[in-house]
Amino acid sequence: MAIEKYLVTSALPYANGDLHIGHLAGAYLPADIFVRFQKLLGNDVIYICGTDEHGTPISIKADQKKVPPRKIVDKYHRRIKSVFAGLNFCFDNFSGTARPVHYKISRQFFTNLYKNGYITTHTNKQLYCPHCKRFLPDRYVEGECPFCHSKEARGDQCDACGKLIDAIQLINPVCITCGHNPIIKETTNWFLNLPKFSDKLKKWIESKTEWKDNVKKFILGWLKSGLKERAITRDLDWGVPVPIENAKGKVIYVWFEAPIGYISSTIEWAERIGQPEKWKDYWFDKDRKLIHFIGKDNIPFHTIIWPAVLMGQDEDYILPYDVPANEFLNLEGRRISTSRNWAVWVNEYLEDFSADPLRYYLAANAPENKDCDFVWKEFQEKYNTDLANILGNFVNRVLKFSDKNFNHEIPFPTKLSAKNKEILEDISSVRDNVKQFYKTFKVRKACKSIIDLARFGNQYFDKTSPWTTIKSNPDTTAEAIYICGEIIRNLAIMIYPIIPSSAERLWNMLNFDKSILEYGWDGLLVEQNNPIKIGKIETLFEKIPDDIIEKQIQKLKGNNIMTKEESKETIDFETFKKLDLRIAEIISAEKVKNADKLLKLKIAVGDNIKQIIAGIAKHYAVEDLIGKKILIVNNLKPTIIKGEKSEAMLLAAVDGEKLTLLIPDKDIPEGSKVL
Ligand code: B3M
Ligand code: ZN
Repeated sequence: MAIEKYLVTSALPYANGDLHIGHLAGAYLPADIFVRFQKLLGNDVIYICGTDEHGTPISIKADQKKVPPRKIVDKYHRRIKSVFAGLNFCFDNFSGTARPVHYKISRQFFTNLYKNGYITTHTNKQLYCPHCKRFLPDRYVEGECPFCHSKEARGDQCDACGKLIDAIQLINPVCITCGHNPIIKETTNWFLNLPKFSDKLKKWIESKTEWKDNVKKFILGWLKSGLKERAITRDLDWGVPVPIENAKGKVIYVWFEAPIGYISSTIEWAERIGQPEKWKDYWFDKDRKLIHFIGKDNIPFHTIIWPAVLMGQDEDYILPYDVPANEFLNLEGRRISTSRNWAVWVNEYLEDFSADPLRYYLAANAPENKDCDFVWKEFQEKYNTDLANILGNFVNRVLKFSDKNFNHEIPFPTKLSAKNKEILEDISSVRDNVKQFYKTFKVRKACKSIIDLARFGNQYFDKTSPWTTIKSNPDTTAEAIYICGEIIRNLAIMIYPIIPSSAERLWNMLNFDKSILEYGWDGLLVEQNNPIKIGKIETLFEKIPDDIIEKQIQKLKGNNIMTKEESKETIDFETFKKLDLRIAEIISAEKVKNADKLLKLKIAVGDNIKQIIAGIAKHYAVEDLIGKKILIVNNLKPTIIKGEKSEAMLLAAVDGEKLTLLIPDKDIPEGSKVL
């Protein structure tokens, strides 16, 4: 069979934070599984990724930490890379978009589009914060979504409905840095003339009949509402400078240049392996299939804007062949949230577990067509049942039995009954199904078929009960064990893309002279026709005990800021100790505009002056508050209330309509700890 050619990418994670399980389930694990499967088939494939190192996610983090963006980027690039290594990801190259090769090619891409008449310039209205004295692109501003009215939309996109937003459409926008409402100010930016690509894009997308329904639905919705010109420059100082003379102080929009990172990472790879021209085999070969694995929030960028950018170049770049975007993964029934720390962080996971339990659970429970839920108890149950009880147990029984009764070998029988021949055919049709599932990104189904085969193996072993026949009928026993061995040989290869390190351990027990990848999927096409030597038998999967799972659940609960219902639950002492309770002194107070219950207080706490918005206007006059010492929770994440920043919370006792502040009954300096 002819070799197929692939170029596989995963979305470039922003280098502004650690990876959590939601990232993995969306854009990374499915890609790694696909690439490993293609490698098993012996196809020509490379897997390209890197960190996304520009854009407001990075600059905001740098602002918050008061360090240069480069520092943030380097730190998280390192952390992300090491987490991927811990999970056995098989990237051929993992780059970053703040490298010179990326700057160079991004500027070329921009210049080509400009020269080819696809870039326009407009002076338009942008949000500007008079307090911070800067424009507020993308994530520098938040407010209400003009489409679904979620209150937590950002200036570039609303996570609740997935729509892309132009910051100035936000209802009630707020500067995330200082909490003030921005004003509208004019600035000049450069725009990608998407309407010019409209016909070409439509035709191209119509040819993609095989794409996943969720992806097609998303794109068609986009096309229906008509393509508009999109700003591809920003008033920011961190990013790729716009390669046009009168564009000082502007950088290329991160979503314009980030996908170009797939190309710059390929160039870096080619240089690294000493064949600097080789990247062209990947980007200009019409027979190569370019597959972008992404989460669903990245669909419009990869299926509309990015293809347009590629179409507008001088050279004939290949276009995405498929974009198998996944839906979202929730955690214990709630949306994963980094800001509320409602997440399982992969680096923390790796402190307690190896890669494969997570790889397996996320594959078996992949959000392929609808959002799915990660539940710790299910994670344990799924691993213990499918891998330890079913697969591991089957392998263990068969190998131990052969080792003992057939002289450390899985025997090769002298004949095969018709029934057993049928079973071999069944195995081969399971294998064809699994192959088809992998090919079409249906990893859940692949998992299920593989475990079903292992379950069948156990039943077969029970039914033939070799331990009762070994003395009386060694030939039929050898036949049965041979069949079990065939099942195991197939299972090892088939499950390799999902749990590579366990598959390799299993493979090592079988003592073949080729590695799994050398042996390949095709190695399964020939029935085993001699005995298999058994190596040292080890337990493949140790059951995950309850206490480790309990620990994860407790950790998660401790991280999370409680909702109302949960606040009735008890909390442990460790959680309580996390609260930083302090005495603070009120130094000023004023009413909040358009909010008759709220007061804006400035308070002194140790060396800090903080602002809090408190619902006490009906109970205290402004002038009575100045100089009062009160009790506060000092370590809450700042939030915005009615457009005003609130950095702590004061404590008060309430009974119906009555409210009183809690005040120390002896004089004590502000800043004192409350224990
Ligand atoms: N960094 C968005 C994200 O992490 C973005 C992906 C870029 S892919 C070119 O969701
Ligand atoms: Zn501001």
